[in-house]
Amino acid sequence: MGIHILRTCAAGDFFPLVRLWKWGIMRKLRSVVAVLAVGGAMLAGVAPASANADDCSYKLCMWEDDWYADTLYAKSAAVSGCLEIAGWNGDNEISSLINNTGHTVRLYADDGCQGRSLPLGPGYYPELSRLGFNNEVESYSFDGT
Ligand SMILES: [Ca+2]
Ligand SMILES: [Ca+2]
Ligand SMILES: [Ca+2]
Repeated sequence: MGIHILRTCAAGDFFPLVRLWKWGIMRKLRSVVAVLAVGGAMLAGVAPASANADDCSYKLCMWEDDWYADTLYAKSAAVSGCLEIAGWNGDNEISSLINNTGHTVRLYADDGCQGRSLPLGPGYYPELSRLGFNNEVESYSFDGT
């Protein structure tokens, strides 16, 4: 009984302090979470995607991985003729591309603009696997050049 009363009194004095302390912690946590959220958003896509897109204005850009990640193996304006992706640097490795040229790009599964082809109009193609063309491109050309 004595202990019970003691505990009640102590708790009565203590809880507001605890609440204040918790509130302070929560406030700190919330600002940390906010900072993390902003940082995470920058890391998770906004900054890289837009940076890549900016770098790729008026060009065709092709990356090794999905979602414009890893090595940028090819970057070209819409020029005429058959364009080669280098044998040891990009052939059969392209997984995503951005076409900002205003022209349709024609991807070819073999060198010299030979073999299976896939025409892609201007736009964003984060996963060429969805189009059955992952790690396939070896050369490319632009329509209307
Ligand atoms: Ca790849
Ligand atoms: Ca190929
Ligand atoms: Ca090639």
